[in-house]
Amino acid sequence: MSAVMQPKVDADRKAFYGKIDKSNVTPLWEVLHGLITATPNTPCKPYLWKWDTVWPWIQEAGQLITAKEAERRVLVLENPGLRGQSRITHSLYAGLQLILPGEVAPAHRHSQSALRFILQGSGAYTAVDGEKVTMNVGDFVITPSWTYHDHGNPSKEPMVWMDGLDVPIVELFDAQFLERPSMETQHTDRDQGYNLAQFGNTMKPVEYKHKTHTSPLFWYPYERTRGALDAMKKAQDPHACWGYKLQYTNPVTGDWAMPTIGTFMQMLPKGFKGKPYRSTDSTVYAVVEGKGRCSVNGETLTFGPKDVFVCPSWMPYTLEADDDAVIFSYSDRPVQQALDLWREQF
Ligand code: 1HN
Repeated sequence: MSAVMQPKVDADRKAFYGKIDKSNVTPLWEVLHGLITATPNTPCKPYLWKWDTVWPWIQEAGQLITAKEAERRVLVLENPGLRGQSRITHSLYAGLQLILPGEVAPAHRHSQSALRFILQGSGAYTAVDGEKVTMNVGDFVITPSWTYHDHGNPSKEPMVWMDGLDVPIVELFDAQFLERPSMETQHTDRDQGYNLAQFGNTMKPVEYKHKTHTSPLFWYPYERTRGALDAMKKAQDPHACWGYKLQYTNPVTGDWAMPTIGTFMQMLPKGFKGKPYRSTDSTVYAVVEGKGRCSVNGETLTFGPKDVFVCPSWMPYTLEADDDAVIFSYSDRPVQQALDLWREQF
């Protein structure tokens, strides 16, 4: 087409777009290259939240509002590339929840699945489906989709944990439901530790039949996870990228512990300098012990205990540790794998 014709063509196209736009119709060719990209084009950015920065704000929030008034007193960790959307990655939510001595967070249930990863304190509990779990630093606790849960802190110290939820995934499917029972806290009649006794000892009750995709075990105490990593470290060399890494599993099926969120704990041995790694599941890391660095996209995130950081989809990153570092992480890997989308490269 000659250059002289181009303005006429442009004007005709514009007029055409304007005409069809009124009926909610639009040309694919104007957006195709943005829709279908050669590699992931995530709005998620690498970022690190330092505990020393957020802890004073968590305490301040404790003076401004009660857990009861807030329903959940949480500071949301919003990815800088996703501000205003209550998400830490494109598909997952994260927040830091504070519960002060004597407080309760009232019962409710929702379609969203939640994980708690304990950062500070001990002695507060979460009640899941009629059973209490008293939580300690490094414990991983699951609140499965549509199970009643309330929290309380009968201890003398403030307790803080990270909440990880699949809120954006459930929102994508418009499948949200929420219910608040008339009772503020659940009646809990089973002994503490019953769930771990039933499902946390490589056995299960003979009559047990699983009905959902979530692990029937909902408490994974840190002591056991840490012990497993220690044993691995004694027995073998670390992986070149991720050191020693375990994934939490559903003990009955051997599958992921949660259907929408993959959860992991890894140890980077003292002096570890990892090789670059990338995968399509943007990953949220929470440090339990040790100090080190994550280098991603030209940025160095220097981490220590209780810090939280994010590595976005498909950006190569390396992990280094100055002393033995133990790091929890979670991502949407189970969903991507179920849909044949997940890729990794190293
Ligand atoms: C929720 O139910 C909790 O139960 C925490 O502690 C954070 C964020 C979004 C939606 C529901 C909780 C939440 C949440």
